[in-house]
Amino acid sequence: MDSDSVLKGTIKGDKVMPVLYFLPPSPPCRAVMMLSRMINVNFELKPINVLEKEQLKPEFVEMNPQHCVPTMNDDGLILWESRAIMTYLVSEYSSDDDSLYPKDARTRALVDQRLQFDLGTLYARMNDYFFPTIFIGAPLDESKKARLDEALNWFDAMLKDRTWCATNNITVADVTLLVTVSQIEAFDFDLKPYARVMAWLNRCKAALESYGYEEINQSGCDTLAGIYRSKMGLSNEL
Ligand SMILES: N[C@@H](CCC(=O)N[C@@H](CS)C(=O)NCC(=O)O)C(=O)O
Repeated sequence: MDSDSVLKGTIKGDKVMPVLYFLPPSPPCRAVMMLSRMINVNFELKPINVLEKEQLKPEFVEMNPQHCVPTMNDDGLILWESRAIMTYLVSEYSSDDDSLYPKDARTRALVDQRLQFDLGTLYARMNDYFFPTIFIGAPLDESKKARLDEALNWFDAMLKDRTWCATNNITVADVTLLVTVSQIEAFDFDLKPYARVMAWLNRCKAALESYGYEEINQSGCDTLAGIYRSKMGLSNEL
């Protein structure tokens, strides 16, 4: 990564292609990558190896003081937080179709609520339960499992009488929540008590099959689950 390309995207013809700094197995990066396939946005991809602490290089920290991936640079607009990147991409690039991030205020409010439920609750609790094991080999904490179960129960209730999590069609909220729930599933967490969540999960997987679900998301789920299993001393046979 050179400092010049941190500050500017690469010019392709008369267009500046948005740059995405990413790490393939990172869940928030996977959500952005799948969404970009859905709306045909091509990124100039710049891998940042967080495990090697590349995100702490001064030029990256200068661009994003929070030094996290995904980070996007769209012609000088520097954005991080995957859900903010996703809603921006739909608003900026998704031509006349507003179904992925509806323009109607009341409908959009529900999508925003689900996005924030994922950021602040479901993804946060999944992260809190599993990631200390992945990163430092810490033992699992039953109280954190209970908090994750509680959040899954809430999500199951939100899905009552719904095909998709917020509106009558798939939205950015389904994409980000899909990444979270599929990762929870890959960690062998018991989702059977959450019948609506399981049905919704299968619907989302099918809907995203042609947008790189296996290549982008499932492979990342499996990579993190493999690290988790080896830290737990479990077999890595899938
Ligand atoms: N809420 C953020 C989370 C971003 C995040 O935590 N990214 C991790 C990788 S999954 C990261 O960059 N960690 C390295 C660091 O924070 O220094 C999002 O959705 O984009």
